[in-house]
Order: sequence, then structure tokens, then C-alpha cells
Amino acid sequence: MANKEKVIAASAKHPRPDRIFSYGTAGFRMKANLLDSVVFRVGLLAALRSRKLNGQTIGVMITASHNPPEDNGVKLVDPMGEMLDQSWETYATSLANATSDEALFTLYEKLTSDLKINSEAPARVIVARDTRTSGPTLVASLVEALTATGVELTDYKILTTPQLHYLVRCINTKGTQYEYGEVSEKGYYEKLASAFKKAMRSKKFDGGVVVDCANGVGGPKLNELIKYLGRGEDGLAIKVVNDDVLNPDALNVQCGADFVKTNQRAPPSVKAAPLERCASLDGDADRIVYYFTDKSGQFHLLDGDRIATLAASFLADLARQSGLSGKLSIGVVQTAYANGSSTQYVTEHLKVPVVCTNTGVKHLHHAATRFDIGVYFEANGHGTVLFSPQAIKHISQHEPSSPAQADALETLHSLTDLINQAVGDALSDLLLVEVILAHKGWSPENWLATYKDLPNRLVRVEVKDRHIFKAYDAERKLESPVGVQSLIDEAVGKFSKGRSFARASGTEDAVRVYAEAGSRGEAEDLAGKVASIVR
Ligand code: NG1
Ligand code: ZN
Repeated sequence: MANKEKVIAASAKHPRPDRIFSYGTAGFRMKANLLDSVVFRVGLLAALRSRKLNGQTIGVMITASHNPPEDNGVKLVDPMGEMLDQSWETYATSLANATSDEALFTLYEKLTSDLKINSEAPARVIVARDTRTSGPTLVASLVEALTATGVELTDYKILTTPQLHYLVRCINTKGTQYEYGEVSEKGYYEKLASAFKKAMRSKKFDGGVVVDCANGVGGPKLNELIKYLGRGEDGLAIKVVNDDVLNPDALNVQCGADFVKTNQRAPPSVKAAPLERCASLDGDADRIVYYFTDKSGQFHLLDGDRIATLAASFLADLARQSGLSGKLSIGVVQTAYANGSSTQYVTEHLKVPVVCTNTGVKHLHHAATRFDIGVYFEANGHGTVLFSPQAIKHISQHEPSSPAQADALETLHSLTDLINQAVGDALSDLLLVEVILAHKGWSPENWLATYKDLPNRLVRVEVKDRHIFKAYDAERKLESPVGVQSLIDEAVGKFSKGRSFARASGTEDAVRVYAEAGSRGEAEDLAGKVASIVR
């Protein structure tokens, strides 16, 4: 039984501001000065979660990803390195909103008994944070909750979000048949670097890549990874830019994956030659987008949809070339925000099935586990490729019947280690894209030429109450307010290749309207019409 006095006394040091909190798609995220009580209470939930799972290690990540420097956030990571089980999100929300220290403790005890948690069971938590200045104080709040509830804690200080997910998975699989890697940051770099070298073998890179790290944690961590990759004659030349983590105000400002995706242009600080490969990470390095300018100076974005199609085409080829295509099901998971051309390319050209899920990586991740090789990416660059236990078994046990089969199999095998199986990881995805382009001998122009994006527009519409907008069919249609969907359908029907939908954002107080159509003007027009329907 938790010590009532201890928990209440500790909680009293972390008063809850007069606000309603909600654990959303990205955990809790807001202005950092509002987060103290939330992080303390997340500590209590982490204690419960670990005890419920009989001492398996739970991760706590303190980050606000691509948000501005003054924000911060907190989210929980489950034992296999995946997002917190959805059914527990409501407990997080209830704890965060408990109205007094006593009410908080009563709720904590109620959850212990309702969820049949053995309060004598061990509890283990690891925590990491990004480079925001508010991070250390928030970690201190977490520590107080963990101390009051007798949890064993390891503080990994500054890490990327995917590195924390990696460590959680390594710890919980240690000594089992699913062992994932060495439990250290060094183990992460070694695993990636060794898989990368194995995947490349004698293949050569055509030039290097400029990587914008959003002045976030990805900068120092990429610089560290480079040491493990080696810079031999044949090595990949990675030029790191925007890796200033000493100036806290520079984080995500005029740079980073979100800036590039939203503004459809390169950060002013990224100076690259025509046709040079460029990539931008977000503030906690779990998202990546590529881009380049052509010889006429025109900017071209290669976003998450492009990475998904590139990966799916390469993996389908490898499965075929290694003689495993009949044994491995391959699928791509997207959200409604994926460009219609990418979906068409995957289904009609690659002949690979596409599944559409709700927004938020936990939904995509879950759907991807239904394939032997499940490729999932959000258009904004968050994603990875999952290999089922069955796929890993086939890949490691298959007897190749020719040198060509053996070669493809070796590449496929190395990718199972190169690609982060816990969560989308910008550093791992960066190396994956580089490997694929090198194998295919493709420039970014070749990559872009695979299909032509439909012109599209995403608008944010401020509404009085976004909660009245209830979506279904993977958020492509609205069931309420009644009548709105038929107005949207009517608007869409007037445009060639038109597609549009509106849904309430899970992270911002707004409704998002997405529209695509045959021309830029039509896409703008359609987005405007649908926006005025929901406004
Ligand atoms: P919302 O605010 O629910 O649209 C946004 C992104 C998601 C995802 C989450 C963060 C778009 C359109 N939406 O969600 O893809 O990244 O933030 O988890 O980019
Ligand atoms: Zn992020």
C-alpha cells in the first residue's frame, strides 16, 4: 500500500492549476509552466502501470516534439516500446484532473483496487527528456511521485524519443527470445551502425545528405551516431545543420520537419546545392522529411508518404528477390492525410494493399502489426516498418537458392535491425532512406518521379466547440453535426479528382480541413468551401 501521507505531502508541492487536462495522441502537451502537477501525476500512473505488469519497465518521455521552446509535454511508453495502452489514457486524464491532493490519492487507491494491482509488486520506470530548459524541473516532479510510491527509477537524461522507446524495449526483452539490443545509448548506436554497414556492403552513395536537426536533441545524437557510422572513403557524408542546443530559443524555430512540411519550403538556414539530398528532423527526432531543390531552383518535398512508398517498393522487391514473397504479407498503413496519388501508386503500381486508420501513430502502428512487413507513415514524416515474429523467423531461416537470393536476404535481414521496431525514429529512417536510394542508384529526382502528388491544402479552422465533430470511416467522414457530411460530399463532387474531409484535431483546439484536387487552384477552392461549411 502506498504511503498515504507521503503521496499527499509530495502532491501538495505540485498544485494543480485551474485547468482541464487531457491525455491526447501525444500524451499531455502544453506550456511548460502548466505541466508540473501533470508530470507528478503521470509518475503515479507509471507506478501503477509498472506494478500492474509485475515490474516491467515503463518509459516516461518529457518532450513537446515540434512545439515551440516554451512548451513541454509528457507521455508514457509501454514495455515493448509502444505507446501507452489506450485504455489507460483515461486514467491519466482522471489523475491529472483530480481536484485535491486527497482526491488524487483516493483515485490512485481506487485504480489500484479496480485494476487489481498488487501494490507489493515491484515497479520500474525509466525517464528521458529532450533539450528544453523546462525538462530538468519536470523530471524532478516525476522523481518525487516515484519516490513517494517506491518506484525504482533510472534517469537517462537527454535522449531522442525513439532512443527512450528503444531502451524500454531492450530492458523488457533482455534474456528472452525477443532480445532487442544492448540496454544503453551506445547499444543503440552500435545496433544501427552495424545494420547500416551490413545493408550497404559494397553499394556506394551518390553524394551526401544535409540534415537539419531543428536545434533539438536530434543534433547531438546524430553527431554521436556519425562516430559509429565511420567516415571512411565509402561512408555516408552527413552534414549536420541546426544542431544548436545551447540556445534554448532556437528549437524548432524556422527549421525542422514541421516547418518544412507546413511551409513547403526549406529552412532558410539550410544551404544546399541543386539536387542535393536534404532532410529535416523534428525537435525530438521521431519525424523526418526529405526535400531538394531542382536545377531551376524549385523546391520539392519528399514527405512521409514518399518514405512509405520508397520503403514498400524496396521491401517488396527484396522479399521477391530473396524467394520469400509467397511467405510474407506486405502492407502499407496510411491516414486520410496521405496524398491520394501515393495510395494509388502503392495499390496499383506496387500492388501492395493499403489500410487507412485514424490519425495518431498508435493507430497506424497497431494496424501495421497485422502484416508480416507493415510499413506505416503519417504524411508528416512519423513512421517505421514493423516485421512480425513470423517474418523475422522466415528471414533468418530461409535457405537461399542462388547468390542473388542470398544477397537480397542479407539486405532484408540487416533492415530488421536497422529499422526501429518500437516506434518511428528519424535517425533510423534517415539511414533506411539512404540505404534504399544507394541500392536503387536513385537521385532525389528519380524518387520524386515515381508518382505526382495531387495538389492539396490543409487548413486549420477555429470553431466554437470542436468536440461536436465526430468522425468515422478512419476519420474520412463526419457523422455529426448531422447534415455536414452531405454538404461536404456535395462540394467535393464539383471538383475533378476532389477529396476532402474535416476532423477535430487531437492535439489542438481546432478542426482540420484537408482537400486535394486536380489543380492547385481547385484544391485551395475546395478547402475553402469545406472550411466554410464547418466554420
Ligand atoms: P492532430 O492535431 O490530431 O491532427 C497531429 C498530426 C498527426 C500527429 C499528431 C501528433 C497532422 C494533420 N496531424 O494530429 O499526424 O502527428 O499531431 O501525434 O499532421
Ligand atoms: Zn516528434
